Amino acid sequence: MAVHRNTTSEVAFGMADDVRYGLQQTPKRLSSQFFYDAVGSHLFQQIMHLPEYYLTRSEYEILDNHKADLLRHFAPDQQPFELVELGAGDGLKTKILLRHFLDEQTSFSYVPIDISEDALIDLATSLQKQWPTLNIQPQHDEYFHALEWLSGTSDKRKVVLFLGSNIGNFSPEAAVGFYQQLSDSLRPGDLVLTGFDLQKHPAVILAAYNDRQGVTRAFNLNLLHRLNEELDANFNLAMFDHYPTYCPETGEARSYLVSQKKQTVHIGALDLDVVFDYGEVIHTEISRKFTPKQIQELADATGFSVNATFTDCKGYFVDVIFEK
Ligand code: AVJ
Repeated sequence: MAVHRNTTSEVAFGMADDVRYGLQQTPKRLSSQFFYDAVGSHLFQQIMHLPEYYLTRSEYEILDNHKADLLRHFAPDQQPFELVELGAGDGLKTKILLRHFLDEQTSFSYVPIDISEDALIDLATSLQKQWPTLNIQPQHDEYFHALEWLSGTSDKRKVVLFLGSNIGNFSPEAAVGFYQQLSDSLRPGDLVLTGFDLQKHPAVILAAYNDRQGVTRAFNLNLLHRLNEELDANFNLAMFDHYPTYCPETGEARSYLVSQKKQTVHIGALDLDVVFDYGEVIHTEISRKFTPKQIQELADATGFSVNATFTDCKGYFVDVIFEK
């Protein structure tokens, strides 16, 4: 089974331009999509097992408890469908669904789409080994390009999985734009299952992005390591701090890297010097937390209806089915 690569534009091609632009903004910023090189993908897999990172466990519980309900929604008529997953990662949670669907002799193909080619190849290889009969069509691509591709494929019913609170990385405007685009590329009856992290006690949320073992710190700093490796930069990682925040008014968890001194970093591939003041930040990530009302409004604004909502026993997280 071959990994399909986006041919119209190289996925990481935009990194140099993006970094040049972001580091010349005020405040400086780097896009969270660049976290996921091989090292970053591996660190994220460790994050998902951290005691403080409740998101993965909550969603795992939801999918495990409701896999039968989900299948009834996905294939009410037992017709074959295409299960498209955006940002598949290591697929541990998705395996709960795949196993159940295969046990129930469901006819479907699985199309995982990810910007990390390493993660995608690992996933596809492990799935094919575990279930030789599973029809897998991996796509190495960015979400937005993948959506264009999506609208041009087969006429089977589509079920799009967007799990793990990946939606949290979008600004409110970008989320609406994304679901609008998703809505435009789907047909009536197609479904989207999204994992949303809910607003809750701020301390619980902040701890999820500031774990005691320092894995999230390493994940954030790896961005600079990646610029050193791939763009010939000379960031001294010991001179930057990991600094996460959570604002309960906006529901935004944000991650920053903070310069521990006045320093100049050279980025060879960009022929660029970047000056940091003492205490100056680089904004690296938004992880937005939702209210049920905001989820309903997102559906309303983009031509979807909310079909079903499933939550975990703590009420920390929801998986919501939108129908086009
Ligand atoms: C993969 C985007 C859902 O925002 O919680 C984890 C990434 N960043 N710890 C998140 C992440 C820091 C994660 N998402």
